[in-house]
Amino acid sequence: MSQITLFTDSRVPCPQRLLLTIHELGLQIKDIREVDISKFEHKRPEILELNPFGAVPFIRDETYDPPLMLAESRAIARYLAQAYGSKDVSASLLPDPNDIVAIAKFEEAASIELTSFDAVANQLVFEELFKPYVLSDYPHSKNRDLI
Ligand SMILES: N[C@@H](CCC(=O)N[C@@H](CS)C(=O)NCC(=O)O)C(=O)O
Repeated sequence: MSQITLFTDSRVPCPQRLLLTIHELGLQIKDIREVDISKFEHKRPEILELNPFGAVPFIRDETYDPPLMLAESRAIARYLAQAYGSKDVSASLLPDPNDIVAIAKFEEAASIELTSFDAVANQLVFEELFKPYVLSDYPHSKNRDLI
């Protein structure tokens, strides 16, 4: 069992990116705190104090003193894979640190995901799904149960 608290809204894409990594790693999270962004809980002072970026996901890893506070789903995913993933490179989610070509291809894929896929998909999901289905006071709000 890790010493990690995960602050998340499990319905939305950035936290799901991280949940996928956690699932792949088979990592046990000590405490999962749901932060309902449709109710703007991520902007509450006690949450902003923990993560001034005012977004989810973020983690607190109490393995360290002081604990590591980390935001940004991709940074957290890479940290978890490095800290808690398999040390056997053939089973790792990350490229072999001694294989320059594998690292280059990994970085290429990561860059494409960030700049070509997510740049478009994130806006689309936000406008077409999140706003109408999750934000209850949005003018064109539809059926919240769909998400
Ligand atoms: N680049 C950040 C983006 C974090 C982010 O924008 N998360 C969204 C959910 S997908 C959020 O918390 N939105 C609420 C807001 O920005 O007010 C990451 O990958 O973690």
